[in-house]
Amino acid sequence: MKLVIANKNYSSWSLRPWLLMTEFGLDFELREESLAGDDLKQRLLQYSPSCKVPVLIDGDLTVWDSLAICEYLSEQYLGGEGWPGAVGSRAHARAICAEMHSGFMALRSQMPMNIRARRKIAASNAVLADIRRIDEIWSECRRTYNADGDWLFGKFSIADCMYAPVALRFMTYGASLSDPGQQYMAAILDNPGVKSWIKAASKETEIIPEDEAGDELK
Ligand SMILES: N[C@@H](CCC(=O)N[C@@H](CS)C(=O)NCC(=O)O)C(=O)O
Repeated sequence: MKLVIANKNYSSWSLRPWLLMTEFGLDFELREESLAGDDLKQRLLQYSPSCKVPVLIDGDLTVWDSLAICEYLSEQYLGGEGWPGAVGSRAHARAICAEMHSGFMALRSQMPMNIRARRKIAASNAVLADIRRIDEIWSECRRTYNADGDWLFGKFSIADCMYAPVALRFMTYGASLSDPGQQYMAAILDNPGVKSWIKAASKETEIIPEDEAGDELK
């Protein structure tokens, strides 16, 4: 099975399925495509009609879109273990994943993932509202599922993969979080898979100007 991703420093969508596959120890080949260059769409078209990464190629099957890939992996390889076991928790996890997948536009555009940078941005009200909402989601999950483990739903799940890139954005630009929010962010940053992704991202040298936001922290 092959996972096609983009630059680890910048590609927040790529991190999601990679982290699920890494955390659950799935065997896969990794192909990295640079986001730079006028031939990007052409290069990505060889993998997926969406011309976007991540893309999973499993035999004759091609699955694109980070959430669809995670869903497929959970069904096909994890016996459904990618999601919480209880139907109510699973519905809750799916709700926050859908909220992340279709929302937080201000955060996405004004705080692009840029792992190796440490920057300051003038956060707009829309960004501050996104940060508050994410803190609320994390805190509520931690309050509810704390007894079962350190992750959003106790045990590691797709929900953690969907929110891991946010923790990396907060690492770059800073964010004022509640205690449970900070503890959850620390758990993400301490995850061995996330640490190895950060290490690889920090070694990358390619610069994508549109993802370079804010002023360097002195
Ligand atoms: N909703 C998609 C979004 C994927 C996406 O936007 N990927 C970016 C890389 S991080 C991409 O492929 N950009 C190339 C382009 O837009 O030409 C997902 O969840 O996978």
